[in-house]
Amino acid sequence: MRTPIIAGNWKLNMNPEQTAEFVKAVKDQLPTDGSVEAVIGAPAVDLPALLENRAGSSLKVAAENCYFEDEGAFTGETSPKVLAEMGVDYVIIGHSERREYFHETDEDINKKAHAIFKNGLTPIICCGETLETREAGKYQEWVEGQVTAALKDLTADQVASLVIAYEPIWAIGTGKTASSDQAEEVCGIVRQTVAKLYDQTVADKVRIQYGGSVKPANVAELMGKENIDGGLVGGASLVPESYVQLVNFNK
Ligand code: G2H
Repeated sequence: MRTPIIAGNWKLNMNPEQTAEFVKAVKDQLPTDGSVEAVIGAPAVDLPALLENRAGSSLKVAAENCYFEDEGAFTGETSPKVLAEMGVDYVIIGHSERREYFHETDEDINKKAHAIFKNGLTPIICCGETLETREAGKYQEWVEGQVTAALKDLTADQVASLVIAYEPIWAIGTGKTASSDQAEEVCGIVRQTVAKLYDQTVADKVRIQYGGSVKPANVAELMGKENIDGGLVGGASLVPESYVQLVNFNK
C-alpha cells in the first residue's frame, strides 16, 4: 500500500514571516492518522521557518532544489548535506521551471538524485511534456526518457522509496488541468517505466504524483485513480484553507 503524498510547491513565493503564519494556521489540521503525508516545498530562505514551526506536527518539509555537490566553490547553490543537517525531508528536483529557466538537464537531475540519497534525503523527481510534444503524440516516449535518465544507476531500494511527479507543462499554473484520465494514463506510463527498468515490486512501491493546477475541487477525483498517489500543488498550496482541504482530500 502506497501512502498518498500531497506536497505544496510554493515556488518563489512567501517570506519567513508568512511561512511561520502559514504553518501555525495549518498545523493542527493535518492528517494525524498517517493516511496522507502532508509536505510543503518552500524556497531555501523559508526552510528554517518551516522547520521550526512544524514542531509537534506531521508536516514534512521539502526544498525546491539543491546542488549535486555537498560543498565547494559553487556560488549561490544549496548543499544537500546542509539540507539534511537542517532536518529537511524531501528535495524537489527537475521541475519544468528549473529545466526551462535554469537549463537543468536530465544528467544534472540524475546527479542531484544521487546526492540527495547520499545525504539521507528523498527526491521528488519531476517530469512532464510540453504542449507541442503532447500534440505531436510523443508524450509517452518523452516521459519515459525523462524518467529513465533521472533514475540512472539508482538502486532498486532507492527507487522504491522516491517520489516521481508527472506535471504536464501545459497544465502548470494555467488553470488547465489534465483530465484525470490523461493524468492517470501518464502516471501509469511512469510506473511501467519503473517496472521495465527495475521490476514490478519496485514499480508497485514508487509513489507517483500528478501536478498541474491541482486544487480542492479536483484533488479527490485525481487521487481516485489507480496510479496517482499524490499531488504536487503550486498555486492552491499557498492558501492555508485550501492546503488543509487538499491534504484532507480523503475525509
Ligand atoms: C505545477 C504545480 C506545482 P500549479 O508546477 O508544481 O503548480 O499547481 O500552480 O499548476
